[in-house]
Amino acid sequence: MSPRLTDWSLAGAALIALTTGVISLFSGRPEDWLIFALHGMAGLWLLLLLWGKLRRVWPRLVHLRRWNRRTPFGLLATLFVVVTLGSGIWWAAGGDLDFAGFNLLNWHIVLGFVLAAAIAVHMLARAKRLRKRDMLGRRRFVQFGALLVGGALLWPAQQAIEHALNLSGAQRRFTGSRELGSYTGNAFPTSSWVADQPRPIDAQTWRLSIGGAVQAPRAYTYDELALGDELEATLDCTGGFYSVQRWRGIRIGRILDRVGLQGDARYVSFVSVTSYRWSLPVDEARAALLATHIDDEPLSYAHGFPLRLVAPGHRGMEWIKWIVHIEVLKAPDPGQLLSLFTSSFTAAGRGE
Ligand SMILES: Nc1nc2c(c(=O)[nH]1)N[C@H]1C(S)=C(S)[C@@H](COP(=O)(O)O)O[C@H]1N2
Ligand SMILES: [Mo]
Repeated sequence: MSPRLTDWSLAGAALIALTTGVISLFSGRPEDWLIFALHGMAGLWLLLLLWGKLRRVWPRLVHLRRWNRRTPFGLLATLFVVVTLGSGIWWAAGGDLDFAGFNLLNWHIVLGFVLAAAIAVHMLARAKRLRKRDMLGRRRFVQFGALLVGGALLWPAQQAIEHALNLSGAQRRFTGSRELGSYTGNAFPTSSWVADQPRPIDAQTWRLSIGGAVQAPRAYTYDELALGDELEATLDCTGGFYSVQRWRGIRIGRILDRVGLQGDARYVSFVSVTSYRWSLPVDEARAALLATHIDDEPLSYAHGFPLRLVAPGHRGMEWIKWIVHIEVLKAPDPGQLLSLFTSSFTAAGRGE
């Protein structure tokens, strides 16, 4: 392939990897498996393209005399790509490692964002326009097609090999997560987004308030909520584990019926005492659960006592813990993304 087509294809594959990677952080519905498959394929395309590019620039790398100012950067970038791809592939195959308190998947995510930013800067500074002659021609076409099909086929092949060799990667969920502590009540792992660590909440004085686009705002005590609705659901953390539990509490639809929605209500936002918040479309919120218990035990502090959201099909990140307020909204809430980054710095989030 022409150098320019290779470079633009590299950028394209990186863009697909970035987009699907970001979506995969929020989605956990089995119907969305294609997002995860595309992410894997984009990684393999990158690998094949990189191979082609390295073969081309190899002579310029190995002969010190041919180095110029940019060569060290090029080498560093290559190393970055290899480590990012390697961490993803290694994780998918079932490997893990703990480095500076973060696991392999955490590192893959961080490296992915850094790499995407680096590629964007590089393209802005140095990208050369793609010309007709970079794309036309039967040979080019065949090579490009072979690359696309090859990368796409390598992905299921990798899965098949994992199954055949019985690698631990074969046991993971379609999201890449490993099973941990299912049906063990409060004993399953707990994790917090960044560092949310509020003070323990006293259930006697705690209240859940509901406001926004409702007919009659009101507040509930703990005893009014600990009802017998049950929901078996999978908490799938973007940190790489999942756990299935039988959650108990109250269906959110019941609460919404009690306060009555205004006609133009669209989203339901769940707000933690730490100020971390997330919202669901009304229909999905209705089917979700506000959990007070796992099996017959009240939630432990770390799992969100007294009240946490259980939202099947959404990543664990969205299952707000230590809820104190529900706000019914008429429009989406883009600010919730920011709360991901600020909640751990609020006084309540730090436990003051
Ligand atoms: N308020 C609040 N809710 C939160 C978090 C947090 O940091 N603060 N972490 C989220 C993340 S990233 C996950 S995976 C789940 C973890 O739930 P668990 O600790 O019960 O396993 O809670 C979610 N809810
Ligand atoms: Mo998480």
